[in-house]
Amino acid sequence: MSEAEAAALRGRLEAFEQRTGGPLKGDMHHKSHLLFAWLAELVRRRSILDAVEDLHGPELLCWTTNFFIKEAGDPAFVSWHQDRAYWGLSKPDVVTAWVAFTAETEANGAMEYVPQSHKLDQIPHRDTFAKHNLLTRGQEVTVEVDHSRRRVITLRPGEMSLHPPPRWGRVGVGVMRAKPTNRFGGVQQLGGKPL
Ligand SMILES: O=C(O)CCC(=O)C(=O)O
Repeated sequence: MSEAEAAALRGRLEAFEQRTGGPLKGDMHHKSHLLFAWLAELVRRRSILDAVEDLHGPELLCWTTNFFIKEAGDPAFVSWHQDRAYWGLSKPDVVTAWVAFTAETEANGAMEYVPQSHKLDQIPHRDTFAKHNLLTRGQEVTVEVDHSRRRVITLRPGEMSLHPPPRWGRVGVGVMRAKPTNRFGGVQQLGGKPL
């Protein structure tokens, strides 16, 4: 989408935050398309659907949406993780469309990943409950990550990146889509090879 459209969406979010007295709180970051009609429209946007359809075909469900917001000067971070380790879905045929509402740069904490890590087995995770971790339980992998291999996903406002669930990880929203045959099957943590 255009930068102007992204700015308009960010404006909707900020207007809500102003009305309610500050930054979006707690659970409102999750499954937010059920709270905001404008986000429910974004989830159905043709350009997002077409890109996801190329990967998973036309039968799609929206599994969740999550706001990942790092305010200026905020110590917020996202630990290295694989989404599928704790989403508890029966199959890993899920893709996240990460839509940037602001510019994503290395300086403002853009998302990072390790190339080819989506081909790895599931890696053990632990819950840290770290205070500033944007993940609900501060989930992180229990293996050492080789930082020399990391890549940063920089985006202009309105651009999106697509990533499968075994991906690693400033105002942006992740729209997670699954095939309707996918079922919630309880949280699983399986062993895996270290990177
Ligand atoms: O925005 C980030 O830094 C992390 C996003 C993320 O963890 C995800 O899309 O699953």
